[in-house]
Amino acid sequence: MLENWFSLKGKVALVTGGYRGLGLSIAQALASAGAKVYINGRNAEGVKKTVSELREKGTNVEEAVFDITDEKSVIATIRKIENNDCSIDILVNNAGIQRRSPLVDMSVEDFEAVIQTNLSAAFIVAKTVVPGMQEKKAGKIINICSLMSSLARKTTGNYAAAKGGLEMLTKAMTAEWAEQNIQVNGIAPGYFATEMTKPLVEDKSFNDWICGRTPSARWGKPEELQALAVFLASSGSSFVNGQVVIVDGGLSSVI
Ligand code: GCO
Repeated sequence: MLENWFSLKGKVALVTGGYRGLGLSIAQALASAGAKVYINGRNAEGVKKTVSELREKGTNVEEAVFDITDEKSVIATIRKIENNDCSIDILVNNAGIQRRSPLVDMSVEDFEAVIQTNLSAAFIVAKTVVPGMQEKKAGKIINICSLMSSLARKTTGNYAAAKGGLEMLTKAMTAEWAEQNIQVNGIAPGYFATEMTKPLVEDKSFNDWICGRTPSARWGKPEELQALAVFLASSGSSFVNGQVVIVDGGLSSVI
């Protein structure tokens, strides 16, 4: 009984930015629960390398190289997956970039690039994938929000604005798609040690601050998001909708 709730056997998933970092960890989790996972990235070489490494371990993955901010490229790739395979059952909007700078020094280009990749792209990909879910009257969308969907810090104004918007977009998607048995939820990671946060981990004063400020007194590990991702992608969460689950070692709960 229990394993049935969390089984993703026969499901097809798409993880944007799934070839590294938290996206790769989530992609591996969905595959280990039985899904066939399309690994997206704009970087063809990076996607190819990750897919071949995963396949060597027997993981059921495919490449999905496209620019999530380019609607034409999104539509072309998703339609190709639907024609060659089947419509997407599980969408993880994970891809995200950081361009840290004090707002007053931040270029409009850097502001808009983060909004485009971290927020607008989630809309573009979901809008393209959802008709297939509506046809099947079933679907799962997991938006990778952030602790910064609700808390800000200096130099990440573009990122916080995008992730705050993604939290509300999660609720807006729920409002429109829940009645068609499509569950839309978010995962809001706190501070996890990944490529994107490497400069922060290596900055002794920042690292000391995080370990002091976080009740768990450490950075999160990408694998610590895996069980929640499988839960939100599975029938075990069939009545969970519009929720954003913060995974931050307690940071946002304790001052
Ligand atoms: C930063 C970090 C954060 C983390 C994470 C926190 O510059 O403070 O990059 O944004 O990546 O998103 O929730």
